[in-house]
Amino acid sequence: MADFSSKVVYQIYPKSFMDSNGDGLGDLKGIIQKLDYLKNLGVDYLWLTPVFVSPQNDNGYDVADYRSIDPRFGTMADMEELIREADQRGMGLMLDMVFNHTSTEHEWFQKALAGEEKYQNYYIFREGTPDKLPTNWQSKFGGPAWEYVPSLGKWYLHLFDVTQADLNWDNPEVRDELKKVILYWKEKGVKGFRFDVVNLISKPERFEDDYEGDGRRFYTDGPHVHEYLKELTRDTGIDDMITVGEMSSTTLENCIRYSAPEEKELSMCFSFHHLKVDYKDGDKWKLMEPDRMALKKLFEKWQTGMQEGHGWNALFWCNHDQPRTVSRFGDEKKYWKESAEMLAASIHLMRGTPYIFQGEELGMTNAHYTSISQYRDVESLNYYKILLDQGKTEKEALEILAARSRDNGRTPIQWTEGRNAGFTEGTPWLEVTANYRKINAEKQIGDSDSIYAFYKKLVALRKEKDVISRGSIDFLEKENPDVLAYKREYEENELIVLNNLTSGEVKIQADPAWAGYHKLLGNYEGVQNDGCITLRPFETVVLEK
Ligand code: TEU
Repeated sequence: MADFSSKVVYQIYPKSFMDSNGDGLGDLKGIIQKLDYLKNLGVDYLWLTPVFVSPQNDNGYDVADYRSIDPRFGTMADMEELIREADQRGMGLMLDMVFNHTSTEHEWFQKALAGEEKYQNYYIFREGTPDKLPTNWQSKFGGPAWEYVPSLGKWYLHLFDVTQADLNWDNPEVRDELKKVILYWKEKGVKGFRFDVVNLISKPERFEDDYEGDGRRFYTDGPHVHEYLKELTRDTGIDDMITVGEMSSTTLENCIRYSAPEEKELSMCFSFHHLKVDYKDGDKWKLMEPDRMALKKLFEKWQTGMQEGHGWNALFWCNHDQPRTVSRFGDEKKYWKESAEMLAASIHLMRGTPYIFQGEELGMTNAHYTSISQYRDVESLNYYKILLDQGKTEKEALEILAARSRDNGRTPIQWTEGRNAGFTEGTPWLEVTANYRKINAEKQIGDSDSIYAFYKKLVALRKEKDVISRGSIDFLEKENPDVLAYKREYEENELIVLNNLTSGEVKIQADPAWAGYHKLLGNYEGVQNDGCITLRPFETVVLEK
């Protein structure tokens, strides 16, 4: 397995990145127009969320044909051009493989519905009657995880939307079909893959009701998942390519196995525990201020645990399913720039491969929508209804969505202060966030003191310094909930990274040795060190030995 420790990945959500033809949806040609912007940032890989033919009920995560480009995004020729043009700029393309499920519009599912047994075995069908669900499992988007097909007298499993039917990985024909998809894109020059919810692919042998939860304990990190991943990697020869698995509700032990090089499964894992520290009672739809101590403990557990087990973390705050980090863990009003930069440094200097989600490098914020008509995401629309059914008022439900909706991360990229933030000449599919005149790329690119410039510095530093890419990590200030601090070491080199997670000043005891260190990076002038270091609001200070 290759080493991706000095690489940085940039995630593109094509629908919201750049629209080249005025239809209000971003497209592949739009991405090509912005490749120089990405090259200037210095990133190595571009991960594109799905652009395959799809009814778009879940914005492309409902794939109807893994080998064709959805015309909304462009053509295969556009994709080939994008691969070539990115390549010429030293950036590799990563595609999103949604292999846990297909759209119900996929040819396989359609044949299954038409009664072909071969294709029914591609999915998880259970005989039954409409009055009795096979199990009480819940879909991750709300409601039961099973749907009845009267014409067949069978139920099918969908862990996500009702139009996303789960594939049966226990069927070797399914595994072979999916391998062919990988080989097809590899042939086209794609340099890596992201595997959607890949730790959910192996379902249990027996299906039983869950009296403790929503069913996830039965199919998460399931019985054959490691075996299937090894087989996929081996048979497609992708062991030297960058591969990242999205791991839903996973464990450290499993992620070590998924990503330790000797296992030859994946190069790294996304895990989400650190992004649940503001879920009250573990429920995404119950609001709570982030628990900073819990956040610190999780980073410590995953960083040191993966280090000990030779696993490898994907480092991230943001993606297309998450609210914007500056709105969530920072202060987008009073300390917008300071907190965006501190949050960036706090994860980019950890052990792992950092991911930048489009717009994060500009400090883009949550959408602040105030009406349900502004939302597009299937999960948000489902939960809006569920919240109202639970007795919440419209105002309360909208407040929850404003904090938690996946659309917060999906608003169009703010390129300029012009119309529609320069994203489209037409009507954007999802409203642009109102602050685009203040927050946009045009303003930041030329400014050496911008959030964008700060991200650019972080990307460059990872390439210059082995201590960042390869160093060991050890946590400091472990009992202090306000400061996320760690030490990185590699041979004679050492970095001390101090992050104030709060909007107040925080004092910490300085190690006398640090007096001889110099400041490598920070988001304020100087360092306030008189034996104690006083960190200013959301300050990040990086000291180098
Ligand atoms: O996400 C998996 C996933 O578990 C989250 O989307 C989760 O459902 C959400 O945060 C719940 O609050 C992946 C993709 O990233 C997502 O966009 C897809 O909708 C999902 O899989 C299904 O393919």
